[in-house]
Parts: sequence; structure tokens; C-alpha cells
Amino acid sequence: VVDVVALGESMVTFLPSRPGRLADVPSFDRGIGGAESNTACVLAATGHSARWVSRVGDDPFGDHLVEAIGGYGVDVAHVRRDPARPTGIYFRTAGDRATGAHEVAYYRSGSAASAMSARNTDLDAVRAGRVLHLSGITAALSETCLDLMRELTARRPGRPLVSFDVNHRPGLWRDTDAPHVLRDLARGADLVFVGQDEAWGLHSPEAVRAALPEPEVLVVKQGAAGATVFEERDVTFVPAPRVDVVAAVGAGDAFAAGFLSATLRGLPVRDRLRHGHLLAAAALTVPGDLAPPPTRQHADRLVALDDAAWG
Ligand code: KDG
Repeated sequence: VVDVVALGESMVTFLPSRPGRLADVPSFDRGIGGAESNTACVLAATGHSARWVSRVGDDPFGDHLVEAIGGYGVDVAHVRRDPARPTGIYFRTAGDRATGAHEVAYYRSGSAASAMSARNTDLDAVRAGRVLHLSGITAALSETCLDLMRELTARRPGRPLVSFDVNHRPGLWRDTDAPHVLRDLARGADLVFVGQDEAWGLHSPEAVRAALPEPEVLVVKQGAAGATVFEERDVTFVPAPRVDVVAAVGAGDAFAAGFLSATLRGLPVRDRLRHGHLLAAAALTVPGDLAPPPTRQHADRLVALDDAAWG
């Protein structure tokens, strides 16, 4: 059984080769993006079996995504090629170091992945892992993608552990009431990751838990401060290490990978959070979405450092 199956859209990413506004930058470096495949890549890089399920165009960017994500050791056998629709792409700046604010320009509407549906997706392959990792981005792509998300978060016996990263991307939502839709989907998950800044206007982790009691495990990420986990009656806050941020994008995906990896290994809650923080720190300190993570042995040694080292 594969450890983690991640489903979602991935895109070829274009990162400005120098600082500045997107309107001014003359050239870009190519990377890969996609929240769910990022998580799968980090999991594979830390020794887990991971599968990415998606659709891409039958075009060179689709080839690149399948090859690059497969190159991380992720199983891409269930990625479908769509001859009629293109692979999505997007451009983004690294963002302001202090505020994390960055510019994003998506070219993904009508993409191959936006045509994903419960009918054209191999649901058995999607549910074949110990964990199914999803994010709120998919729900914003199209009606058929939203239906697929509802199908996958419906509580049913024998399903894998359903992990849901809220990932509210305001630029992707138009007429729909995104907070409402995302909260409904989160209710159906077993493990939810949500940033305090995207948590329905609520101002404390406790308020988020009160509004979202259903998931067995709720992780509220509090930016540079750290994160709080609610699990049964326990509430655990673990501070994040201080790092010099190069680009925040991809950090949430890496955090989810670290937390999921430690969950699969049955580690205690403090260590699950520390593994999340550690892999997020690796992603925060590179310009692209993905950083080479520490090996599992190395990460275990860092996680075992005493509290003073962890702030
Ligand atoms: O978490 C990183 C993602 O936001 C990025 O890779 C692009 O998936 C993406 C999106 O839809 O914003």
C-alpha cells in the first residue's frame, strides 16, 4: 500500500530571474508548482512512497511536470493526459521578505486539471493509500473539481486517512463563497491544516477549533510563531525555528509533508509539529517551491534537540 496519495493540479512555474514587479521582469526561471504534488515530492524525498493523481495537457509542459515529479520518486502512473486542454502555468514573484506578499499570475483556467471529475478519475487509485492528501485549491478550479472534492471528503467506512490543507487562494475564487465551501470540505477530513490568516476571520486557534470540531486532528499554523495542534482533548503549541525567509511559497506544502511523514511513523504530537516546521524551514530558505529536505535520520536528530534549541 502506498503511504500517501496526493490529488491536485500542478503547474509549470515561472520565477523572475531578478527582483521586481511581474510587469517589469524581463526573464524567468522555470520551476514546478502545485501544492499537493509539492507535498508528494517532499514525502518521496524523505523516504515515503507517494503517488500524485492529476490531469495534464498532452503538451511539453505536461511532459515536464510528469518527468520532474516522477524524478522525485513519486508514482505518476495515474496522471492522465488530456489532448484537448493545456497544462496550467503560472508566474510569481518571490515576494516581500518581511510580509511574504507576492504577485501571482495564473494561466490555468480551462486547464487539463480543471476538467478533473469524479467520473474521469480513477477513484480506486486515489483511495489506495494510507493517507489521501487534498487541498482547497482543487475546489476552486471548476464545478467538476468541487464535486470530486465532495466525493473524496464524504465520510465512508474503510477510506484512507483524509488530509486536507485549506489553502485558500483568493485569486482563484470568483462568485463562490470560498470560506463556506472550504469549511464544509474541512469538516469531512480527518486531519486539517489551516493557516490562522485563512481561518474564517477567526483570531485564535481555540476559536478555529470551536468552529471546526469534526476533524480528529486540527493543525492551526500561526506563521513565523509556530503551530497549534488539537487532538482529542490535547492542545499542543510548538514554536517554529527562526529562519531568514527567501520565499514563503511551498512552505505550507512542506510543513504538511513533515507532519504527515511523522504521523505515518506514529510519532508523538510535538515531533510531528517539529518535523513539519523543519521541512517548512527548508522550503522557506529557497526561492522555488521545493527544497532538498534533510534526510529522515538528519531530521530526527534535529527534532530531538532540546527545547532551548527550538525556542
Ligand atoms: O503552495 C504552493 C502552491 O500555491 C503553488 O505551488 C501553486 O498550487 C499552487 C496554487 O494553486 O497556488
